[in-house]
Amino acid sequence: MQTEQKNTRLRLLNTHCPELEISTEKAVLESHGCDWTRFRTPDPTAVVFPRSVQDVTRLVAVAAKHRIPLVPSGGRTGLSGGAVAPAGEVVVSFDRMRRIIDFNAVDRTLTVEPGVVTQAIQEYARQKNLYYPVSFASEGSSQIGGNIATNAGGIRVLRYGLTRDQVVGLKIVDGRGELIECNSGLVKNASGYDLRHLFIGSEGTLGLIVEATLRLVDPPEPSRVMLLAVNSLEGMMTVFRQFNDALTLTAFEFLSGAAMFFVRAGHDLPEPMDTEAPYYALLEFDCADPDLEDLALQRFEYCLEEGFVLDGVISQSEAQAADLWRYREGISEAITRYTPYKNDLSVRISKIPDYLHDLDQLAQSRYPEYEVLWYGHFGDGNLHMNILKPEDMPVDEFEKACARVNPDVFELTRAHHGSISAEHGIGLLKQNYLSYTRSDTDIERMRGIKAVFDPVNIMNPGKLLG
Ligand code: 2HG
Ligand code: ZN
Repeated sequence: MQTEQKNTRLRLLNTHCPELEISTEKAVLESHGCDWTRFRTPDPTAVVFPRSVQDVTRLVAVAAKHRIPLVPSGGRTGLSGGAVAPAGEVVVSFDRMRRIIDFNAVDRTLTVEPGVVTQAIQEYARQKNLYYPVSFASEGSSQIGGNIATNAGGIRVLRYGLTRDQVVGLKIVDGRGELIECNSGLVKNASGYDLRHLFIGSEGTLGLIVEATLRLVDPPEPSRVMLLAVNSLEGMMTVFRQFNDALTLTAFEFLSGAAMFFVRAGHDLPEPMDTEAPYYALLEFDCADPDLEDLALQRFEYCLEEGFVLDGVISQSEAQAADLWRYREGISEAITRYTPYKNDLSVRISKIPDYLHDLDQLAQSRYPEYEVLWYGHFGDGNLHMNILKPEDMPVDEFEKACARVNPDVFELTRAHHGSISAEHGIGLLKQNYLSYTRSDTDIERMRGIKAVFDPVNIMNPGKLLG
């Protein structure tokens, strides 16, 4: 973007928001102008750091009046470019809004500012002998505002649901600079459209989240983790049924043999067991009494005898459970060095084997020269497809080559009644494909909703709806 236009934006901010912390330092622009996506170059005008709701409302009013595009920025761990500022936008960082505002022991709710890190919420809940159940690999740096804006999922969705299911109150500053209060922490509220759910998963395109009230739940039971070597995807489905029918699962994840190879290489992890397999299941279940462990072992024996499972290990301590989780949670980080091209897909759980078979065949025929890894949240129908970039290939060329196959991947997803994004969002990278699994009328309705809350299109423009 032209320096002159950036200077005008900066001048306006300095004049009308004199108290706002504004940075134009190169390192800050680079770090805060992008997320974990590796396929876009950041070019923001400035990064601003509001400290209060009042700072945000003033900023948005100025931005709306002068048509200054804003990009909300949390922990920047997103993988679809939702927090990238490629075109002179002003990045709104919530790094200075990290207060825990209120804990209510009767209501079992926690009210927080948007910049509170997910892990800090989990830890706070634990101190109160309660539990915030949304969990994923990047929870140590992701912020709750971003989690809500993207409706973050993670590893315990099959038991506790998504971020959406934990939010009982929201305060938003919409694109007109107005403060909107949604639901006020109520459990029941049958008084019309629940606007809260429009903002959850809206990827910052309707407004900025300035406060959230989260429900906390009972602390989890003691649990066990099993890592199983599985013979096939059909075998994986049988294993899932066997364990899900008998036990209370808190997670059921999977990874392909290739994903196992790369996570072990990336983190220098030992072989988890003697047998190698095309797939591995990582499952976690409530295990408060020894009978439940016996039950799990019976199901394991059955799957072993029938040939679905080839080998397996079970944790006997929390430390062992954490070690087993590394084989699944460490994958994304381990493959970052290969600039992976990612697709985050979902289908109904019962359709995973058929869908993945078709997808795998497609990948083998259309990406024969690339390493394709599969892993994800089998228990909620979410697959992560990662294509690794050959070392000597330029990033642009690789992105284009991968994207050429997207129409076929998404056509297949549509045929299986799935979604082109399960939990990573549409952001900047997937917007051209939205129509594969959302109808044209849906997209039109979404544009209509955006126009209500953000009539001059300053809220994360160019994301989600393009
Ligand atoms: C995970 O489940 C994250 O590990 C990242 O959602 C997925 O790397 C990915 O594609
Ligand atoms: Zn995931």
